[in-house]
Amino acid sequence: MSKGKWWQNVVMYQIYPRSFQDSNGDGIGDIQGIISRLDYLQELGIGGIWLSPVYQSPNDDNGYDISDYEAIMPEFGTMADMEELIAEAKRRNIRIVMDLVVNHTSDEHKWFVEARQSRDNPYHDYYVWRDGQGDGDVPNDLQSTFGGSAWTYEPAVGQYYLHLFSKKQPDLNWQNDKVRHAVYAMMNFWINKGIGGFRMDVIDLIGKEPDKMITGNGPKLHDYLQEMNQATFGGKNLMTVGETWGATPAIAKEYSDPARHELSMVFQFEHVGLDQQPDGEKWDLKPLSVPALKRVLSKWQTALGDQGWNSLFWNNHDLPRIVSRWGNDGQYHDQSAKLFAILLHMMKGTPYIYQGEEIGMTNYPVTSVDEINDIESIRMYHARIKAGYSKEDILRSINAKGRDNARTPMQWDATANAGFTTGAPWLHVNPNYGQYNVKDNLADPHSILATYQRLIALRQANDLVVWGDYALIPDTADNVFAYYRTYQGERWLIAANVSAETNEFALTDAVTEHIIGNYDDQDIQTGRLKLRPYEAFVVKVR
Ligand code: TEU
Ligand code: CA
Repeated sequence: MSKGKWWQNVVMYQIYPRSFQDSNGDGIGDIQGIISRLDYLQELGIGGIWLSPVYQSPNDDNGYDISDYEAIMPEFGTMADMEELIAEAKRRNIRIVMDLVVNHTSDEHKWFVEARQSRDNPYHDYYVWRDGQGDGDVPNDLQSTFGGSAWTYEPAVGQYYLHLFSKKQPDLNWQNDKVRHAVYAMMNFWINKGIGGFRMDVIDLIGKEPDKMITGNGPKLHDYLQEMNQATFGGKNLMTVGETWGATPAIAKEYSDPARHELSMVFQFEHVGLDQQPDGEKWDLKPLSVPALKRVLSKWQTALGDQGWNSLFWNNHDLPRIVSRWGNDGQYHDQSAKLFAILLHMMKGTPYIYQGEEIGMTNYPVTSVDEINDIESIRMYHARIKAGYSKEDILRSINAKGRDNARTPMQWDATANAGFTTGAPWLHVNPNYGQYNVKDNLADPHSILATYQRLIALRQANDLVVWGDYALIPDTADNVFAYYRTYQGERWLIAANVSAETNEFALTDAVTEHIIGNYDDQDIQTGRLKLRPYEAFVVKVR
């Protein structure tokens, strides 16, 4: 690690605890399960774990509805388990980045239990309350991300409270300094336990001005983040990554320009929206255009330059599996999984691997609404049935985009339930675990996992991968995504055929070394190349 911050030099790994590893046979992943897999993660080479929420929660939204920020969900373990995880990870040079969900709490959080008692309760102003308009009508048209109005009436106070997600996730009132300082105290509680930083859930919503219908990117957002930085993680060598669906490159620079003392980086979602209809929701499907993907990712690579920092990801617990989404989970499964790994991990920024991505885990198609666990999909299903959509149509959308796709249990080996649990798993295990699992990947030097391992090692050993300039190679075939990374006189060329068809690529530079590829017999030379389905490679050139 020659220069920069630790989080600029590592690859991060996201764990969705419920689905990672069960240690006691209750069918639910837990903290001891994670500890038992730390050696595996060390072998993979990651430098940090983003841990999805492990706090006490009634699980209306699988832990993103927190009822006590300073207690661990009993299903997941105890605070002692959590401390052990932090310490055991540290011994392996892995830092634990906690999920910070402070746009909202659970309605079962003690603050909200108090707040909903009466208007003069000391906690009342911790949340966002408004009068209805006239008789029995909501304050305004703000909608919940999970469908329906964002306002719910509370008879005890005679007012509506705001919830941009489910009605069991009331929004905190960030305009109240008591709220802000209570959040900062809680963050310091965790910082004092030795964590590596925070991933901040929908952080771009905290500056909302509901009366003006402003939710994302409100006027005070950056003031709050600067205040938070000062009051908590600033100057402590921690990493912070904001989840910001509404960020443009200019906004991302505001968050991540070190001179502004806000966050390390943000998750930017522009590429994630490329396969949906322009005016629709994510459920309104459209095929991916590879030229659009090239344009968007290249824009982010160059726009953040030296004044900010990119996160790099295809997957998380809210998104479908990349190999099923934009790759090919049939004939070219392994090639396409490796292609997406190579394409992303050779870019500039901090890469994130979502559990199971490193073995090419796929979407899991459901045939009925009864098989769905996720609140978002279930609510959309019923809303669209009401709106007159056909069942088939809705299930097609859910199978393409639903969040459960990413949440099926981790596939460790070919034994019952993929080695995830000895009991009954909380969510169906993908039946392809005999074919795609960690054990087989570890035993095969040509596996997808081996590709991830090698990509991480390349980043560790080469400053070019971390710091090199990025330049798209223009005028290639539509489905060929090719770029250069250049650093201190050295240049690497990355090329990827994002397609099940053969495509030509004109390699004009002199090749001096083959670095990595996804076909075993690659012999890359200067000239007109025929790239095979999903073929990708990295070469050093002159
Ligand atoms: O996600 C933010 C969010 O807006 C998602 O609901 C997103 O729109 C959707 O999943 C993709 O279609 C964060 C968390 O990552 C998510 O799991 C939570 O449900 C949500 O916040 C509320 O905390
Ligand atoms: Ca368990």
